[in-house]
Amino acid sequence: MRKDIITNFMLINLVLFFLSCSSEPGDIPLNKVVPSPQQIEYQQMELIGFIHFSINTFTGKEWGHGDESPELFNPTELNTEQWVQAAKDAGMKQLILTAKHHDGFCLWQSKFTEYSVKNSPWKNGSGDVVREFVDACRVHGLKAGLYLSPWDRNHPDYGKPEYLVYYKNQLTELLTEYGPISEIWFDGANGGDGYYGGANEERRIDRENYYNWEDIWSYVKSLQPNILIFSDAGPDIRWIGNENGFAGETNWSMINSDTIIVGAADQNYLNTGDPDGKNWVVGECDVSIRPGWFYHESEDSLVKSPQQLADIYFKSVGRNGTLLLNLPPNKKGLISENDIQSLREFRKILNETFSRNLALGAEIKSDNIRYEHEKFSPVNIIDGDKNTYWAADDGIIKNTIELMFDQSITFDIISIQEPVRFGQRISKFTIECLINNKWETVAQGTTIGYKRLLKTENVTTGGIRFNILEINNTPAISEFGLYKSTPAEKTGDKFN
Ligand code: FUL
Ligand code: CA
Repeated sequence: MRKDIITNFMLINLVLFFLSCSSEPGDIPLNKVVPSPQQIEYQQMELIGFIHFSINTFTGKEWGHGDESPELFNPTELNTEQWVQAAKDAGMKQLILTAKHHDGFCLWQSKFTEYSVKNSPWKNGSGDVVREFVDACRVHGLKAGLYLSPWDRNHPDYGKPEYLVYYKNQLTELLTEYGPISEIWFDGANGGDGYYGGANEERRIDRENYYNWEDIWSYVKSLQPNILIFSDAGPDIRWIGNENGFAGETNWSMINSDTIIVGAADQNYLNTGDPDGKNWVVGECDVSIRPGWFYHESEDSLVKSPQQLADIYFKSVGRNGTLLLNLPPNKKGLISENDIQSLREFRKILNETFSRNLALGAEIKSDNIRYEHEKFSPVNIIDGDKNTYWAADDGIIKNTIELMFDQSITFDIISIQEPVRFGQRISKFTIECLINNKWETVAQGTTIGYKRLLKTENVTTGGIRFNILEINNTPAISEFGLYKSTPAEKTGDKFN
């Protein structure tokens, strides 16, 4: 090699070396199991709504038998924009509509059955609730999801291979004619007695093999690559194992999907997830604002209170899940005033509670800061930006982050978030406070994940220690907050 070339080569290397010293270090190492970008975006929505609306709305049943006349479906003032507005005002970012429930009645003009709105008096048989629903979602900037019950108590072929052709045809209609659908909901309830085209008998299916779920899921993704699929087993979103809206206090976003039989899953496993799970499958907590999933006049006085809804939020979103809250429209085709009132107050409670992070302004330090670099500084956990984070050096297991205050603060809610794009890591932590010059443990927990909310007694303190005690990889925290709940939450008083 010529001498001048060697010198140039060395010079370039020297420049590169200095550049790498001054540039930002990369992110922390990834876990083996991490969410997809769609799953991250999904979980950040936090709050989504369910719309159970069908022939049951008019018969007062929860599960139609499949022989109810389509003529019963006749909402007098149906207004999907009213649904979407109510959901949006409550802070929901997506709505999911029951396009077909177990009774088999279709809310759209399906070419493959007569059991649909096309034989209803509503709009002289030319209406399409699915269309009006997705249109309203789009107008107001909400994502639209659909529920297509695998169980069909109307269809003559249910339980036979022919029904699966029908089922896929319906999926094709819903996923090709209505634009982007963000989530599709596959219910676990399946098989039993029904009308079945007049057979009026009991039909059981082989839950493990009948649907060939893998095949259906890949078909769904071939039609809409960005859609997220919900079922007991995911593959993207899993049922949380109960219909109260409660995730486990320990809740991993990982499970082993292949161990789950849709409709016969271990509910406890779904509730807590699996630290050793191979699949990232976020838990979704479904619950109705009323006792039933469908509207019944007799339940008008049983709408959950704003305080109950706030409690559910803490036990779903605050335990690393999403909250899927059902708002069933009434016979008019509108969400009832009681439900809207409760939703409104619920939103006010959340807004008021989380309006001021009392941790802001604290003097903050950490035992360990990755590379001693500002990219990983603990100040990043109180900057209100979910993308910035504190992290420790690889190999660090236990770490304490300390926040000291000039003036004591009083809080009763702690909020902690992990940057889950790198995976879910923490499995044990405690919170200590400096009270009368002594450090006292005021809260402790296991998993954190996207968000962990903890409630405490009123704590007045000048200092906090957040101790991370067990992890499966380099620990990192994106946000930390201390809040004081609004009096309205405890007393049940209404806002003005
Ligand atoms: C259940 C169904 O049987 C209920 O009717 C409701 O749709 C609920 C969300 O899922 O499995
Ligand atoms: Ca941050």
